[in-house]
Amino acid sequence: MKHLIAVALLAAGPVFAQGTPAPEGVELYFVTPQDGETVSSPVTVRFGLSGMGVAPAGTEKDGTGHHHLLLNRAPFGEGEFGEEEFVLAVPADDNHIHFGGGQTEVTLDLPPGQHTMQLVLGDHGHVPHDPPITSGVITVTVE
Ligand SMILES: [Cu+2]
Repeated sequence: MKHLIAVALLAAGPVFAQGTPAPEGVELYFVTPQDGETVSSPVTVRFGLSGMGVAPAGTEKDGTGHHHLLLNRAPFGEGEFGEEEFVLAVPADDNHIHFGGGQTEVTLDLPPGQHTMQLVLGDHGHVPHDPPITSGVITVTVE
């Protein structure tokens, strides 16, 4: 079903929803942990954002958004649908965690091993901005 919706959206061309415009020079990054770091669980992940503000989901205000953590999945834009995969909204599941309350950190219980993380900012409707605001992908090892 997901497939069909995405195909229909792509076929519709300019009709499909566009993310809220984002200003230039925005930076989204991990304050902790750092890429390549070895940590122990639970892991406190802190989100850094400059050039835009954080607002809860549902709040339609220019220059704001809320955080999403992509956990252990393909980098944003490199999945099956490229940058079109979140045109309806970032999904909510174990690999896509929303911080719709405007949270800027989370403490995660993670099993031992390597984990990848990436942040994607979403607008009031959980859709990435235009252009998308994303962090780099970090890999951490949980011992
Ligand atoms: Cu969201």
